[in-house]
Amino acid sequence: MRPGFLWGASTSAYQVEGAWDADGKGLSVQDARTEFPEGTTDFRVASDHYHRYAEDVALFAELGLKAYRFSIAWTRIVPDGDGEPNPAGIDFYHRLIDELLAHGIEPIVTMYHFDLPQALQEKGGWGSRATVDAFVRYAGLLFREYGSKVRYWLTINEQNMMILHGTALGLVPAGSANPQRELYQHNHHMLVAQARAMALCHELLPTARIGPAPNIACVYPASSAPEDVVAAADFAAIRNWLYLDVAVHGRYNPTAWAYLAEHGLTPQFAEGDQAALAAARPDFIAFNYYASHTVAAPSDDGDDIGHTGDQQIAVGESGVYRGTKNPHLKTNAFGWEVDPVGFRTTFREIYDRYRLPLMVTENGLGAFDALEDGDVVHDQYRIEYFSDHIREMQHAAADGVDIIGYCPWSAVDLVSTHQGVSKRYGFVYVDRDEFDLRELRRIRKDSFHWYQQVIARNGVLA
Ligand code: BGP
Repeated sequence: MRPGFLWGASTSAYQVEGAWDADGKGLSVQDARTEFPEGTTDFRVASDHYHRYAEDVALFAELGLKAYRFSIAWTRIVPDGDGEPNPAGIDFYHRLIDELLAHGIEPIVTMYHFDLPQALQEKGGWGSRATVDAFVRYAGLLFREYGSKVRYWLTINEQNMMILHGTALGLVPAGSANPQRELYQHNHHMLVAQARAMALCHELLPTARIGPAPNIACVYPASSAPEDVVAAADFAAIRNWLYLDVAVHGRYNPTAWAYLAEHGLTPQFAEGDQAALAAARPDFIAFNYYASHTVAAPSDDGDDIGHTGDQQIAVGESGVYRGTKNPHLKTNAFGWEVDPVGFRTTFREIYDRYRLPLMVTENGLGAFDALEDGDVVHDQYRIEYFSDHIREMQHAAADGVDIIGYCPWSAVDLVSTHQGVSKRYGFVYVDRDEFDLRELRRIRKDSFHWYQQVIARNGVLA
């Protein structure tokens, strides 16, 4: 890759830090959750990165990371989301950032990754305009506090997944008659909050770079039937382009807007929203990519929810599109379709539309890794996954796409959004299981040694 390419790795605060109530931290919607899928744990200890960050950063340095993408827990900085800042929480991220910089690792900061302060949620969450103001104040605090040390900022992680899978990812409108309509109003508020935060970043930190971080993936039609092609374009507009068109151009995608209007889901604009959206522009686009999606035209009987799924499986929406399996792709242990060539296509589609530099902020393989005698983890399947995706990223670069960084998920093992600790992603194994914390020892997986070589050779694959 080009000189200065940001070979990195990612985490998010609530999934890795633990210390859920330490040093004045407030509760987030993730901490307040009481129900978890059977057999899976909560996020209270996670990988205990809060207490072991120095050991973790030393491992990142040994891995050779040029960048580390992590999120700041809003509730450490402002425990109730909108009141007094918490000096101990602010200090934690100073220490983490300083540790990264001391090892020559560029910090890439996500401002909000699924962990809205519970106190704001209780006052209406993203349904309330007050949350928009609270986010912009929080953003200003981050820019003033860390702006001299942090160059790359990400606004909101996977806003599109929060809207499309709101119940799983901590954005649940309570007792609403029309939850989908409420979600799109929440979505609009987040888009305005993001735009105002980007504008503020440019005002306060003229040399910083800020961008959105949605999950973007190419959408294939199930066949060459023209109706399937339209359904795929509709799903791409609803899933992908709605978010990036607003972030980059300050306007809703027309196909997505038509879908919203037809289903009675259009959000209310308040005075100033239009101007706020139009005034902001990202410096780059970050995106997460795990799987592509394949959809067919909706069926005549309106039964288009073909199967259940999580954020990486297109489930369908009655009368709009039907999620289907792609017969050309293999799936991982969790049913996600593995599609490295789709990664190349996704790069090209985003770059063709927006002509902004691209950064990958997540890409990876969840698996049931086994710690074997002698402290080894043979995760050859992950090495293959990453090799295939990095190769296709290089093809995309050769196709002319401007790519500035690659931060796979995840730097160390952490708690999955859905499947607890057992579904692992890290280059570093964390020795705990769902309910037995053991010693949380860190163990380098085979993929650690492999990625170390890839970075050392600037992407040349063995
Ligand atoms: C993305 C999220 C991450 C991460 C990843 C893997 O949607 O941004 O937080 O968890 O997916 O998902 P999961 O943990 O459900 O396997």
